Amino acid sequence: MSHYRSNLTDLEFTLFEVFGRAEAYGRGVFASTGTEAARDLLAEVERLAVEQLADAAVDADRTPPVYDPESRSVTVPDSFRKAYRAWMDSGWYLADLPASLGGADIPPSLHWAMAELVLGANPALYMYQSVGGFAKIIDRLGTVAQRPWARHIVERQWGATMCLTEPGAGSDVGAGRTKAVRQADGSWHLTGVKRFITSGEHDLAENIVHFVLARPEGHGPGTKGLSLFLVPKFHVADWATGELGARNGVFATALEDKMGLKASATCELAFGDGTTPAVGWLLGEVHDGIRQMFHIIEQARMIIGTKSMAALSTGYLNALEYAKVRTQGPDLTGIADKTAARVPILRHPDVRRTLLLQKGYAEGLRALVLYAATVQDRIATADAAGEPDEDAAARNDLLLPIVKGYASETACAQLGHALQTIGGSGYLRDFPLEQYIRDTRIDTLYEGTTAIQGMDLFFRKIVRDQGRALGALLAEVDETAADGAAGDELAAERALLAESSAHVRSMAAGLGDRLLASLDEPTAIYQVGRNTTRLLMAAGDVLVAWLLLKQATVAADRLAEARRGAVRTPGARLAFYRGKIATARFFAREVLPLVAAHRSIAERTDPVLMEVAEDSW
Ligand code: ST9
Repeated sequence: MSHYRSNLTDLEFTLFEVFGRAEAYGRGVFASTGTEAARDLLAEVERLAVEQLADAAVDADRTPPVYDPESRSVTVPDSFRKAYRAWMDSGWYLADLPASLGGADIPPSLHWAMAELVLGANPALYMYQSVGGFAKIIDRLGTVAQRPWARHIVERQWGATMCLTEPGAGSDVGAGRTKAVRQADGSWHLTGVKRFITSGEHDLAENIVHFVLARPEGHGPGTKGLSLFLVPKFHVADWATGELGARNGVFATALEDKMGLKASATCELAFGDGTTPAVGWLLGEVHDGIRQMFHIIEQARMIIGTKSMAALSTGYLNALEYAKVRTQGPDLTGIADKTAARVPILRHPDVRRTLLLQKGYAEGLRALVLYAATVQDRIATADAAGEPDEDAAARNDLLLPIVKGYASETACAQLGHALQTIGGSGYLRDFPLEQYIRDTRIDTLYEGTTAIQGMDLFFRKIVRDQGRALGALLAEVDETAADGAAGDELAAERALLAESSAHVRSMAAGLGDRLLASLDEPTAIYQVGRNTTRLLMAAGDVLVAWLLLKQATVAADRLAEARRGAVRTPGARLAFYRGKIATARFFAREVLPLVAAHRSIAERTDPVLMEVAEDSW
């Protein structure tokens, strides 16, 4: 049996019963994907993920890809290659592409639901296969002459990478020094070194297209001086067929020896080795690199949030399985009786506490990812009608740093609880938790650290937007909080939600005041900078509690229908609904009071932190 425990029941409940996707699918821009087709797709992808993708993730952790310095190539293990082939042959990697690129144009919400299943089973495989998104970018932003790149990426399954980071430019992408010089034929020669390049070199595809940020000669400093170039591993001899020509001058110079996610080939790449130039082509023939790259970054941040959530979900389900069968100690009520029967550890209150937290975060994060995805459904629908939905776009922008930053931080913390549930055995390789923890730890780091997400949330998504998107979202949270009818069994939780939503609003306003104060007293901005991650985490807790409460409200309605005899509901389904209510109640009572503490800490922030002299540390 593979390590991967999927949760299709919760995925479908969230998509269809909570977010009403049955009303969206099969209509308008999503006409080609009906609800039944969507359910079939998820079932099929789940089967593939469990049966054909998951084992290779473990195998490639034990026997990772190998770098050969002679040929400067990377070879992935056979088991991984087999899994990758199975996935690519299934054709699902194309599902979200437009028909013009051979795709099925499935709704974003279905795409992210499907992504969870692959990311949970084999996260590195998902990274390698993300080529369709890159093709979409060329299709959208490239010149007509560049469109064949997109076609070949899709049809010939070429790999693709995003190249931002350099040895001296990590979070600060604008410090990048890779240089681009224009050639007489319209191409560019790039020189420089890029680091930490995911899927930078491998033998899963005949060609790899690198999307590279470089600074054209004479261009200004910072991110705005960067342009985006397409740099293929192999030149293309015949654009009509995609037949490959000579090797281009981009070479892997190292394969990073990482803590986890070892199956993913993270490479250092050298552009131009002194003999072979690294020839690139300016995307869209416009110098707008950082804005273009952010289309990719936004997608990748959503991938990382989904990856973290998927890892936590399978981690929790593995821990739960163990807790049901592992017998240790008596029930606490019989603690004085040394002859009392030993019980499964699921009977112990503290084990239950951490397991229900894991369940709350895993299912709440799934709801958060899928909620952001339904906002993307709105964007796609509006775009197709030629009437862009600016409110939906602003909400998606607001949610992305929370999906990426909050999901990765909480998943890492909760996976620690999952390992703890399994006890000393969890520390062994016999259980997948130790690998989940290693594979997930990177999620708080790459694609913009949590600190970067916190700053993005506050400075760009709240201040720059003058708090509109945040205000509108919290107004919806408040509606749910005020929603309970008389005798509502979730009344106490709704009250907690309303209080916490007000705390987040206040925190954001308080940080805004300090930002204003920094116009007169520049160091006041430090008080903001040390609290943006706090705001991110507090907002995440409120959104998760909100979505869990929405789920619980649906579950309570279903249970009431069953009680009235309006529908016949199987026992397992009734138990599922009861679990939803218990989770929402527990999460609200256990986690939401901490939001008040976040607010209080933020309000009491003083300058001491920044005043500690270096020799006093
Ligand atoms: C990495 C790889 O870590 C990890 C692997 C991931 C998995 C790979 C899988 C591949 C999947 C790909 C799929 C592709 C699909 C695509 C298809 C979709 C159709 N939002 O604030 P300023 C822009 S890679 C949007 O002054 P600084 C904006 O244009 C390494 N745009 O920033 C802005 O101009 P303006 C990851 C944004 O101070 C301009 O940038 N590395 C946003 O110059 C300048 O903004 C990182 O993630 C945004 N949120 O630079 C870097 N923010 O203001 C982390 C900025 O006029 N560092 N722009 O609009 C940062 O993010 C920094 O904050 C910084 C700061 C670099 C942006």
